[in-house]
Amino acid sequence: MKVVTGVVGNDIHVVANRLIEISLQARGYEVFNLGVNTYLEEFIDAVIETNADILLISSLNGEAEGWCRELNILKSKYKSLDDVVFMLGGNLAVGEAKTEDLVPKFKNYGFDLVFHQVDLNSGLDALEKYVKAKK
Ligand code: B12
Repeated sequence: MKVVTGVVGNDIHVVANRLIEISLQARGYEVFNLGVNTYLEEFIDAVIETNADILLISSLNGEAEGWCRELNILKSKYKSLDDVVFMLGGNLAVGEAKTEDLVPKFKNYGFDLVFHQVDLNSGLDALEKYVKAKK
C-alpha cells in the first residue's frame, strides 16, 4: 500500500518524521515522505498524484487544529479521495488538552484515525487493524 506522510503546517520537528518513514517501510508500505513544513493542500495533491491509500500526518508543535481543520472541505472537492485513510498523530494541542476531546474534534474535521501522544508503533498497529476491517 502507498502512504503519503509529512509534518503539517509551520512545524519543523523532523525526528518523528524520519522514524515514521523508516517504520512504514519496515512494515512494507511504499512511502512518499513530504517532510516538515507541509501544507494540507500539498498533502492532498501528493495523495492524488501518487494514488496513495493512506495519508499519515504528524503534528508536534501543538498547532494541528489551525492547519488541519479544512480537511473535509478539501476532501469534498475530489471523488478519488473517498477510499483514502486519513490519519493524524503527534502532540495535537498545547497544554492540558484531553484525548477524549481531541479525537472527536479531529474526526469531525475529516480524519479517520486520530492519535494524541500515542507512540508510533501502537498507532501503526491500529492503522493495520482499521485497514483490515475496512476491506
Ligand atoms: C527537539 C525539539 C525541538 C527542536 C526541533 C529540531 C528538529 N528539526 O526536529 C527545536 C529546538 C527546533 C524545537 C522548536 C520548537 N518546539 Co520543540 N521540541 C523538541 C523536543 C525536545 C523533542 C522532539 C523530538 O524530536 N522527539 C523525538 C521524537 C521521536 O518523538 P516525537 O516527536 O514525540 O514523536 C513521537 C510521537 O509523537 C509519535 N508520533 C509523531 N507523529 C505521529 C503520527 C502518528 C499518526 C502517530 C500514531 C504517532 C506519531 O511517534 C513518535 C515516536 O514515538 C520536544 C519535547 C519532547 N521531549 O518531546 C519539543 C516540543 C515538541 N517542542 C515544542 C514547542 C512548543 C516548540 C516551539 C514552538 C518552541 C518555540 N516557542 O519556538 C518550536 C516550534 C517551531 C516550529 N515551527 O515547529 C513543544 C510542543 C508543545 C505541544 N505540542 O504541546 C514540545 C512538546 C516541548 C514542550 N514540552 O513544550 N523543538
